[in-house]
Amino acid sequence: MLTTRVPATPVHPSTGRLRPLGLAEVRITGGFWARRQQTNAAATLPHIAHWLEREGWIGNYDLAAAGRLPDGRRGREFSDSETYKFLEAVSWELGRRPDPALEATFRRFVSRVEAAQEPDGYLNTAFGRPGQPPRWSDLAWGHELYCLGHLFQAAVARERTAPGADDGLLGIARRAADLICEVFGEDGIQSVCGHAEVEVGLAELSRVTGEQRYLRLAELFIERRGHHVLPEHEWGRAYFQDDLPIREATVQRGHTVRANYLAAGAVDVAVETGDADLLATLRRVWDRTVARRTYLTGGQGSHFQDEAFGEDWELPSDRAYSETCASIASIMFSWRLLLATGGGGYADLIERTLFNVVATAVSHEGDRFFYTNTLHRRAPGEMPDQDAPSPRAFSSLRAPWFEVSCCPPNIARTLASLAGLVATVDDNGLQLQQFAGCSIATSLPDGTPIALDVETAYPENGTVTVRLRESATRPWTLSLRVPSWAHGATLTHRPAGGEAVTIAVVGPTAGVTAAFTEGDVVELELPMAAEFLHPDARVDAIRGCVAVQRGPLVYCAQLPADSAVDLDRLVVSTATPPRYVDGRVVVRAGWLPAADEPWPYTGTAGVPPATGEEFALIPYQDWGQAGLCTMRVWLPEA
Ligand code: FUB
Ligand code: ZN
Repeated sequence: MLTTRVPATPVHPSTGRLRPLGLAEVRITGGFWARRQQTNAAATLPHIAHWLEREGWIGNYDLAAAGRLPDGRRGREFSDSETYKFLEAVSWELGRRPDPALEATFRRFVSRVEAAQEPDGYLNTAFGRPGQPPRWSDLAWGHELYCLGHLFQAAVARERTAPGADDGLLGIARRAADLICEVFGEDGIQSVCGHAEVEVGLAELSRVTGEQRYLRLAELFIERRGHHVLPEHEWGRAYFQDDLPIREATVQRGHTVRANYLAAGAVDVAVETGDADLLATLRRVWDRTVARRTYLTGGQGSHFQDEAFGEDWELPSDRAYSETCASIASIMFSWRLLLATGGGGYADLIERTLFNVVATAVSHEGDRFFYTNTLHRRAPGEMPDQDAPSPRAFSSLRAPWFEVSCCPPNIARTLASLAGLVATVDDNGLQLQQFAGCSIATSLPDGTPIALDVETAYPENGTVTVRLRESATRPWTLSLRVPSWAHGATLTHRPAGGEAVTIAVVGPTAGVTAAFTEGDVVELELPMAAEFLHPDARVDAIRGCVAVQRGPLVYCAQLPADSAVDLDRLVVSTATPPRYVDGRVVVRAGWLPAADEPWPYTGTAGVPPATGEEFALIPYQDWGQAGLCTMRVWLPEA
């Protein structure tokens, strides 16, 4: 077990198998994620600030400070949380690189929030004033604690990237946390927030401040839920994960964002309290959820009405809700399990989700977003209003903002803090968990310094080159994750001035143990042939279909809205393997007849053989970039 110094990273457990590296230790320098981070900074953050302002969601704090609420309050009851996620994103961004203008924006936003805080620490623009519902009067739907959870995470991000800064955000968070410790502590209100999130915020705030009361409250919230402490609801208590105690859970259920934030907070509590049973339960829950309730993209949630997980194997492509926030929350859950346990497929799911949901949900330009991430878009829908918030799942095009806009700032905070997911260390060495062009400088727990650069064109190709920049005082192990999709990976060690040794890799990691010297190179070669994937027969909705994946990228078929042919007529042959050509994957295709059978259940239509015709698939993350379209990931097999 490790004891750690504080890295500037969203999660910093006091104990665990692996220590995460912070933004000062890992700098993403080039390639896919560097481009995404630049766009996040240059386009997404200003875009979010603009919409928070124009929708009045930050203005709500000004109204509160001026005593003018509730009249004129705008946005949903949880709109405060978007300001906090934005502040978190900006904190991580400022931790990546100083920017005086962004710093000034950050401080202005914080002052406006601070002005709205009540003397006793209460902070929420939707509750508690004359004419508003009383504080804590609607725990099931009010989101007061949910909003505070995001406030706490923002304050943690700021404190970790700018320790002791005088902007006041940490003080705001502490006053609010102290208040809820009184109100919801052992002798307080015996209930929980309908939307989990405060638990992760409290756990991390406890880690930053050393305040054990915050961790204890997180624990109380985790333990209370599941005992029917929230009112009955037409979608069932599972919606709030209040159907059964977390220790009895076998799989994720109910609202996907809530379920994953809760699970992430529960890992934090399990780790900090040394609760091995709870941790083991959460691992089992993760395993079954990934095996039975997760889309190929890593997305989760197949119900629109309640934004929820379906039953086991209920994964319809065209009803994939797969909310962007759910995937980010799932990354939070996976990352915590990885740090706690050291392995188990968590980093693989993070990679899948990052490349196929997070990277898909934001446009290449950084100013348009998907809220839901369907795997099959049958109708192109309409061009989203460019000057007003959009509904959630109505178009094949990304929208600038939503009436419920939880996803855009969630993407922003994830991309700004992405370096925190790249690498970990333990007593033996350093583990590369995600592949990105980056520069790493850190030390092992015994002080052994490590400095290296990673070069890669991932995910275009699977070569990952690590150049050691520091000679070691003792042997240590450099481990690289080998994704489960990579068959036949090899690892080569080229000692500076020595003879190269190449080994075939077996298992989920590849490692070299050596007293590395400056100039040593370690190269991982991940074969990236495009492959057909067949679903488990129990995923009824896609039985008889195949999908294509190359490296970490899922591919899809897309046709423009004005296409003369209907995408639902496309069938593919798996007799010929898919070919990768200049960023696209070509498959052999055929087409179902254009004319309808009078009744589709007679089984007489048959599936035509695929012709020699070739059809080019594009990376799923790029769909909907080029205009209104139809799209599908799972393709009927000829
Ligand atoms: O309730 C707050 C957020 O709004 C949820 O996490 C999303 O699913 C959306 O409903
Ligand atoms: Zn969302």
